[in-house]
Amino acid sequence: MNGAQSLVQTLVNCGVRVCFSNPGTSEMHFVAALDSAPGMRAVLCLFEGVATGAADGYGRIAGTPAATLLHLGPGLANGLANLHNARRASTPIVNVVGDHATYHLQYDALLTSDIVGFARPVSSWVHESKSAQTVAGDAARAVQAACAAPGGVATLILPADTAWNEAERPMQKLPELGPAPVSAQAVDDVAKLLGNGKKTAILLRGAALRGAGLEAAGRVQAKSGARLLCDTFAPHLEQGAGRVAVERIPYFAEQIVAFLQGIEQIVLVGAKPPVSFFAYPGKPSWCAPEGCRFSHLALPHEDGAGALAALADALGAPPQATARQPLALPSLPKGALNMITAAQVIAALTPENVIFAEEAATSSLPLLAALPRARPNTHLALTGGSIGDGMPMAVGAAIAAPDRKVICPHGDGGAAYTMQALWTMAREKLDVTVVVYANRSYAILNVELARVGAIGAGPKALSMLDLHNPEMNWVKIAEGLGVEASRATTSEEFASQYESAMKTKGPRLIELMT
Ligand SMILES: Cc1ncc(C[n+]2csc(CCOP(=O)(O)OP(=O)(O)O)c2C)c(N)n1
Repeated sequence: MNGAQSLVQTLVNCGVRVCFSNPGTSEMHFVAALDSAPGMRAVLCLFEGVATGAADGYGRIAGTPAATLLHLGPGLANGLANLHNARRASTPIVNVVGDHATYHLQYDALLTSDIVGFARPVSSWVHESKSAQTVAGDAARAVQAACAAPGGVATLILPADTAWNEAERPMQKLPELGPAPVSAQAVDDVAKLLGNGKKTAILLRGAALRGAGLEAAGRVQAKSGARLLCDTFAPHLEQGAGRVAVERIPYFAEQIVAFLQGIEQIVLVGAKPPVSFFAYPGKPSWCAPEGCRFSHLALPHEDGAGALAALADALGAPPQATARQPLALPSLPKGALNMITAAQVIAALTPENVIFAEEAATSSLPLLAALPRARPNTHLALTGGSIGDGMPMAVGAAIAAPDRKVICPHGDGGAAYTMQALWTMAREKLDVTVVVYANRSYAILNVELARVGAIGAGPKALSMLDLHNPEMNWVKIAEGLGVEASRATTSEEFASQYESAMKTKGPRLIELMT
């Protein structure tokens, strides 16, 4: 076998089942090797930001890494923004980047670049293979590194000759690294804190926001009365009727300050202290009340879910959470279509167990308020603030969970970054409904323009935030990329189109004229 075949078979042996790729000449042997391993699904993406965002969505849902296959430094650079989002979400990804053959690098041919330099800031692990005979071992180490708690981007750079030269054999999976158990001392310390009578919030992230972790958090709340919080852009949250309710921290600094007012201590479970997204003149960056004490129950690489269960036991909490979200579906709206009526339609008509790969920006507010009281659902947010991850994440989530419908509410501005994702949805026949809020604006930036105190903005400045000239036609864009699409101008039209999308499988796009 050659190095490329040893790579693909090793990835399969280590549990990697899909490769989101956009290859070039230096990766041709890796492409050829895809057929040598039946366990590997190969998904072509027309832009590297789609490949890396798809790997982000896949890893968040599957909990195991997808691989990417990117073309040297420039291909990686095109995918960096969504690797940044993935890093912020602690998503496991095996990020495979081809390079020139080792002996070719000395000539500084056109595509030569500092791949390690590009990769380093978004990667928890970076390695360049030097020989075909080490590729399999390096691949097994890359999977181990990607999965090491809390998860990260492991970048494996493979020169072309490591692909075509002879290798020995594929490798098997290496032992998993983490999450590390939380010490009894840490559990004890937090149990004492929760008994000190102070107003407490518990800020949850990672495994603490789903399944057994969320249930354990609900038990702790039942006994202690502490508020349960999650970050504004939590990577993965299970919410909806029947689930333990978690309050999402709001976006703007002064809203966070008001939201946290009166809290005397915050227990962190895999999370960091809440800060504002941006700095604004005269407004706080650090948003916790003065004197608020922070304690860690679990660091991000530790077993937050297990620690919450141990904490619940230590407190003598009831065996199950006592407070759960009730089902409270809005009635279907009539007339004008706007972000509020759109949220009502989505909350009312979405079946249970869907995944929201959501990047609706300003339009997300009413949706985020409605979904916790809708049927049970999973929410994936834009963790790194780098827009253009929503549709790619939807691709990856749909491949990770083929039995679950994926809904992708998206701002039109962000959607324009990675619209090529629609083509992959069509080609792979993915069960994704994209809802584009066509407000023809970078609406959030119009708000931010005023908030940062930028003065003197005239027509030229405002035109930088406006998407009317020319207007993107999302129905034509989607149809041009192979996805069935329709446009809704009233609440009734949206409800009927959305209902039909919920009843059928396959990719759909609905353009909302909001
Ligand atoms: C990669 C990247 N480039 C630029 C920005 C700055 N930015 C933040 S929001 C935004 C516009 C979002 O527009 P849209 O998706 O239509 O949502 P809306 O604000 O209209 O609700 C831009 C350009 C960013 N966050 N990330």
